[in-house]
Amino acid sequence: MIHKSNPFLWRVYNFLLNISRKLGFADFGVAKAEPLTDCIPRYEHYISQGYNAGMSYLERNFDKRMDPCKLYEGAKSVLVFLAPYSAQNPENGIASFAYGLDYHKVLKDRLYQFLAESGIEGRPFVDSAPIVERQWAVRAGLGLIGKNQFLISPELGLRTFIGVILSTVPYEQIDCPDLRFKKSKVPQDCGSCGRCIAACPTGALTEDGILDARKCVSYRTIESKELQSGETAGGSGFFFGCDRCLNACPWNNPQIKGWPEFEQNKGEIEAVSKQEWLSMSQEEFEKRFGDTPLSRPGLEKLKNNINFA
Ligand code: B12
Ligand code: SF4
Ligand code: SF4
Repeated sequence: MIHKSNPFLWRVYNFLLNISRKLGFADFGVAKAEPLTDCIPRYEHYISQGYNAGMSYLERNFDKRMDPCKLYEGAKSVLVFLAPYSAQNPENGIASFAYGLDYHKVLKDRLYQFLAESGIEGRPFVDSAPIVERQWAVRAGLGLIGKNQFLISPELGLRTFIGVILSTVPYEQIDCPDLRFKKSKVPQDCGSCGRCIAACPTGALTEDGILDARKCVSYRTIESKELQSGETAGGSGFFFGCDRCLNACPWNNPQIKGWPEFEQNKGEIEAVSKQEWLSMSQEEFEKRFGDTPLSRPGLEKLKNNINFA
């Protein structure tokens, strides 16, 4: 038994786990930093089919994306953190992840705090770097990937943001029976269910089990640089992001409490009528929603989305 021959191994994992909990993370896991060999065919297929739509950055840095050691020299372990956002979405047009502060900054600040408190060497990443975050979350034992492409945590559900730290601490120094037990408990897949596929308003969840961003309402209303045509929301009523395949999933857990930062604007956002969005000035938009994810597409695109939703 590893823990008897080297009790230190238990302590490193539990020490890090405790700091992650203290900082409010709802789950934490660790994987060995190594090439994502089993991910390559799927990723290549995704790009070759054009499923990445206009997000050409997903075609770049392939080597780094498939191998964290090429992204951060000396990386030996991948620490993965889940931050819950639980605002339930009455499907009134705006996806629930946008009801508070932009998660990139909130999460990154917290990951820097983790580095400071744990004293380990590493670099935090949230979204912006060539890292296949959901795949790392699976490898770290935090959940499975559903047919809707979400990282699904059996305990927390689907409303979680993922944060990653690439660290120089050898995985072997963190690996322990607790971590292995955690990994062994995660279900492999979602079986014969297909509710998310049926719920998707635009058929964006493809037969080959991948998401075609060209059809995804979330892509069309947030990321796409084009001002949209009538196909934007597939009649879903969403004009910023989309929660249909999330809400349809039986793993969705409405009991989970999200970080307050992620729902601090909920009431205010819900109170704005479509008419008010359409007549809002740029100045007012920036003042009220400049630090929320709504600022990513900007007011002009938001208004255009509303006109076509
Ligand atoms: C680009 C992007 C998007 C694009 C494209 C999404 C896509 N599926 O490709 C768009 C704009 C559509 C989007 C939408 C959303 N996104 Co987004 N997005 C990203 C980003 C920046 C990159 C994702 C990526 O690399 N895509 C390329 C594809 C090929 O990679 P992938 O989907 O991860 O799939 C890989 C593996 O996971 C694996 N895999 C996938 N499916 C399966 C299935 C099986 C069985 C197996 C074995 C493997 C496997 O294979 C692929 C690699 O080869 C990530 C952050 C990051 N750096 O990872 C956030 C991220 C995935 N998004 C996130 C969120 C919250 C959303 C939205 C919910 C926002 C909203 N409400 O509108 C929606 C959800 C839509 C959905 N159903 O996935 C979260 C997801 C959190 C979670 N718990 O899953 C992330 C991780 C950001 C974060 N840091 O929290 N997103
Ligand atoms: S986010 Fe909406 S449009 Fe995109 S795959 Fe899910 S249900 Fe379909
Ligand atoms: S709705 Fe069903 S098929 Fe889709 S992700 Fe959830 S469990 Fe899997």
